[in-house]
Order: sequence, then structure tokens, then C-alpha cells
Amino acid sequence: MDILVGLQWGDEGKGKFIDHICPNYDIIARFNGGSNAGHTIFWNEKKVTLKQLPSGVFYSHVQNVIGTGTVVNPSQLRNEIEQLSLTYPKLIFKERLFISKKAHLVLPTDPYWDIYFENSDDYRTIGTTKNGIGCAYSNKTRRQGFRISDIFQTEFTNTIKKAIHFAYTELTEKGVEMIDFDSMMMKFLADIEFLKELSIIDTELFLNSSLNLGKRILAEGAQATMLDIDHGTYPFVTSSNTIASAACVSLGVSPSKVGEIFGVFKAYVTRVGDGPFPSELKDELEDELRTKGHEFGSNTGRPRRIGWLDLPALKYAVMLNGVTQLIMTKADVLNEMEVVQLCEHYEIDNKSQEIAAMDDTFSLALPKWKRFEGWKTNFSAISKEEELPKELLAYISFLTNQLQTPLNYLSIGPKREDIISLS
Ligand code: 2SA
Ligand code: MG
Repeated sequence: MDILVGLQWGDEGKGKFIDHICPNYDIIARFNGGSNAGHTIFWNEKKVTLKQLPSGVFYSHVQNVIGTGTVVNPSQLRNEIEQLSLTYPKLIFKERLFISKKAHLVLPTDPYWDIYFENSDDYRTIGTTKNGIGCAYSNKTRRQGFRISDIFQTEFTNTIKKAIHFAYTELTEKGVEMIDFDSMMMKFLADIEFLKELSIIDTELFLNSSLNLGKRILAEGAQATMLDIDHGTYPFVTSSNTIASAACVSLGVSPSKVGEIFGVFKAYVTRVGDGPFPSELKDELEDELRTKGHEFGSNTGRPRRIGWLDLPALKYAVMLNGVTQLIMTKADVLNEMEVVQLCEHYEIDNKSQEIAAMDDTFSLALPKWKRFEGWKTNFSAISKEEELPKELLAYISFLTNQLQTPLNYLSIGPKREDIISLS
């Protein structure tokens, strides 16, 4: 099994790269998160954003797995499947989708908790996607959650109705406005009926027996390293483990079965939501790059914060994930820059720091810059490594030396074919 993760704060272009390497795999398995993800793929010149569906859905030979460590929002999943089926009637991917019996359900009240916490003065503002991800994972860890397999139990409707009613009453008391309870339940139960028609299986058994048969699996991470609940910029993180080792836990596949670990990063950095961001740009360049790079949340539409590449944070991410192959995306967005910068190290309390510790001093980190000559190249005519501008190659060579990891792929545009393999 190979694993693919994001090395920054998300939106590195994971979906696009997975789509590119899909021909090498039989199974793509999502291992964390839920409808908070937004993996963008260009299929037949059309932009598609996948939330819960694995990024292998467009390849008819690929089986797609939603793993145990994820949280499933039945209504969002149904929307996604119905919309894709309408746009691409020939895909019939429902037959190639397998959902873990042990994944947890997101309740219809869960997103409202995000809204409540985000708006209340008594709680921290995280800048969540308001998908109820935190609530679903906390119900899971306090063992009050519902697993997908529960939907087949005779008592399910009564039990879940009580749980949702309990949350609904509490939220109403706190002044949160919601649709009326009966409509919420009716919609939820209809979505559950839709879910029942899908293949709900023991994904651990399926994945391990597939490996024994020689099938090739790619574990697909959502969100990214710096949003990891334990190793990221807590509390400004998501509620799941996002790093490579989480793939083994979530999918029930032993670390001894892991081969390559792909780490995807952008030539600059973006972050959506609150939290420290040492290399953040706070001038007109931020707007310029946001526009050029279309840096808006793919689901929420929120403008992403933009910064220069952060080497200490990238070193930390490469270390945590044990990355064996790097993929750099969006080099084209920096095309017109005279000078390209990166944060080479931090200064924290007058001390230099080469690799991020991601501890409580992270918010004090001052970026120390390194400047590179810009590559000022139009990539439209470039399709081979030999044609890349020397300035870009110098930038890449600096990074691979610093990260002690090869950079095997470079993405230079949004389209499928805009990926160059590097030797
Ligand atoms: P949550 O909703 O509880 O997981 O939010 C917690 C933090 O995690 C961040 N987060 C993300 N950051 C970037 N991209 C994400 N996915 C969508 C996308 C987001 C969107 O691909 O564009 O559409 O806005 C994602 N999901 C979670 C979030 O911003 C919080 O900082
Ligand atoms: Mg995204």
C-alpha cells in the first residue's frame, strides 16, 4: 500500500495528483476526515470537487474505499453521488464504492455545533468548514457515536432519533436556529435509506485480502499534516489524524505493508481558517497570488490566506510522514515573479530554528527569508524536464537538498497533462 498526504495546510493539489497516478492503482482508499475535504480534479475539461468520494472515481478500473477512520455525512454523500451520476451517467461508480461498516456517521445536528462554537464568545474560533467534523469525531471518541453498520439495526431509527433530539434541544436552548426537527429527521432518514443501498463492508478484510491478491492500493489523505489533530497547529487543526501513519490505523493495514509515501506541497503556502502562519504574506501580493492561483475554499468559497513556502514546516512534515517522493504543485502561479522567496528558518526568541517544532512557540516564529531568481516562464509549451527553466530547477534543487528527499513530480497547470515527471 502506498500513501499520499498533504504536507501543508491542505489544498496542495492532492486530488489532481491522485487522478494522475490512478492508472497505477486498483484501489483508492480515503482514510480520514469527511465532507470537509475538497479535492479538485479536472475531468473532460470540467472542474469537479470531491468531498467524501475518493479521487479514483473517474477511472473505471479503480475501486474506491471510504475507510474506517473517516466520518460520513449521508446527506452530503448522497448529493455528491447523485450530482456526479447526473453529470457523468456512464461512470456507474456506485458499484465501485465501498464504505467501512465501522466509519462513523455525521448527525444532522453536528454542523450546527460548529456554527455555535464559531459564533459564541465563550469558545475558540477555529474557522472550521462547518461540516460538523469535530462533533462527529468527539462523539466517536467518547463512545456515543453511531457507526455506519448501526443503520441496519432494528432499533436504529428510535435510538438515533433520541440522540438527534437531545442535541437539537440543547442547540435550540443555546439559540441556534435550525430547520424544524421533523423535517430534519425526515431528510436524514431518507438519506440513510440511500446509504443502505451502497456497499457497506468490512474494509479491513477487503483491503488486506486485496493486498494478498497483489492488488495495488493508494491510501488518500484529506486535509494535511499541519492540520493533524496531534501534530498540527492545535487547536487550529481538524479533528482527525492526517499524517501517513494514520492511514494504517484507519484502514487496518499494517505499517509493514507500506511502500511509497507521496508528499504533496505547493510552491507557496495557503491556509484557510484561523491559526498561526509564519510565512503569511500581508500585502498586495497576497491578493495577486490568490487570484492567479484561484485560492478560495473549494467547498466553502472562503478566501485562502497565502504565504511563501515555509521550509522549517515542510521539513517537519517530511519527517512526520516519512515522505519518499515529493510532488510540488502550482509552480505556474509564481510564473511572473521577479523574485521568489521562501522562509528558510524561523527566529523564535532570538534563537534560530531550522525545523518547526509545532509547539506553543510556533505563533512567535519570525520568518527569515531566502530569495531566488524568478523563473518567468510560460509553461504552456513545456512538457519535459529538460525544458524547465534553470531558475526553477535551482529552486527545486535547493529544496530537495534541504529536505533530503527526491522531488519526482512537478505540476505546472490545472489540467491532467500538466504534470512533469522528474528524474
Ligand atoms: P474542520 O471543518 O473541523 O475540519 O475545520 C478545522 C480546520 O481544518 C481546516 N480544513 C481545511 N483546510 C483547507 N481545505 C479544506 N477543505 C476544503 C477545501 C475547505 C473549504 O479543500 O477547500 O472549502 O473551505 C479543509 N477542511 C478543513 C479548516 O479550515 C480549519 O482550519
Ligand atoms: Mg481542498
